[in-house]
Amino acid sequence: PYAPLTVETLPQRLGDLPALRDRLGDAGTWQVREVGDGNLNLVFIVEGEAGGLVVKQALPYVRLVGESWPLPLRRSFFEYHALRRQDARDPGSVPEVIHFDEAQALIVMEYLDGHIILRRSLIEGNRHEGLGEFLGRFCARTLFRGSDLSMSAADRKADLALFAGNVELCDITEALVFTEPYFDAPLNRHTPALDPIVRDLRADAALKIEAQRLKAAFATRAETMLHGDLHTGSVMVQGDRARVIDPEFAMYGPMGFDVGMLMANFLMAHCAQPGHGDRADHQEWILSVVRAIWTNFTAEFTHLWRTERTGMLFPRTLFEDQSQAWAAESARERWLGQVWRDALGIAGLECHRRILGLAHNAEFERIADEGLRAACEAKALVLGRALLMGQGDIAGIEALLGLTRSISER
Ligand code: SR1
Ligand code: MG
Repeated sequence: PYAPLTVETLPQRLGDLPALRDRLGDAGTWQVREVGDGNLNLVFIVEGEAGGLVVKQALPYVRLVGESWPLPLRRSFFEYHALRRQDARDPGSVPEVIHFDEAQALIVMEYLDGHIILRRSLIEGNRHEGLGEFLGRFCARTLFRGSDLSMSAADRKADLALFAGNVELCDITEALVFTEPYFDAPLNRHTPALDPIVRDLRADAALKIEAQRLKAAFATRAETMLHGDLHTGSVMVQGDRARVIDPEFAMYGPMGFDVGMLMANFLMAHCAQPGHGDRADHQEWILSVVRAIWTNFTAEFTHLWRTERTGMLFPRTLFEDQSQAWAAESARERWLGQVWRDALGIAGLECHRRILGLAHNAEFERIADEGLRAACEAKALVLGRALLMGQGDIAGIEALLGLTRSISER
């Protein structure tokens, strides 16, 4: 039966697995630390005489809240399958999986020695060469190759059915991202000085209609396998190296969901910088990453569209006639236009839920001066509203960056 691991029991419970012994050496030499600081799971770093590994185990409840909020262990199964697909679709972008135990809800993976969580690195004021390029390509490759543009109908329908089982995590997203920020839900919290602006947001019917329209798109527009929780806490970095982790929220949904959530977390990091010192240069660098994410996403998506489009949508034979070559390009532009608008809307929601909902971001939480924190958070809330209401009007990436600057410099 399932039992959560502890620092003490891990060597004895996993010590006989050949895959672990090969990588770590004899279990008697293993040093084990529990380092999980996320909202849901146990994470152990195990170091032996021959190397290190990470052991991630799901708990039967939400760690952030406690046993009063049960959560199925099978999220580990979806994370494992998502990691395999992401590695196939963008090789080397995620940690290598060494071992999976479904009954124990446990994944053993490569230890990314020296890497830290990107969110922490942004707070520390570090820069990472090539980060936006890596993340933009990751989004393009995983989102394109997990969609009907690339997969056969049969393969995609099978994956759609598989990930449709990730019900409870989808439900968390539907509640926490799309709904709860906009009313006084029991587990919500926010910095008290934000009360007036929170009241305004919650009284804004047009805003809530947009949020619910996007929720319907998320729940029904099954375009591709999403990472499902692609924020700066789901990326590990060391220098110019990066990996994406933690796809336990994987499900089928609109491409703009991952892209928008990712960009939003950089926009929030931008808004939070004044809370961590004199950071004007770093703020601009963070915006340059947002630009690189979008431009590399569209460039790689375009490349894949032109060279790899083998799925059931827009088959190349449909536009074989050179006089119709424009049609495929026109369809691609329309597709990317939809991703852009969805991404803006999702980015707006993400800015709101990380400040008003249950799950907050460290870049704001770590600003000890409450007045300064509220000022940074207020900018992100205003930006979030502008993104949600401006999905059809923000013409491109430079317009988004200009809008962000104009709000954050107020
Ligand atoms: C109850 S889980 C709260 C949040 O943590 C995860 O990282 C997801 O972002 C989720 O919305
Ligand atoms: Mg996570």
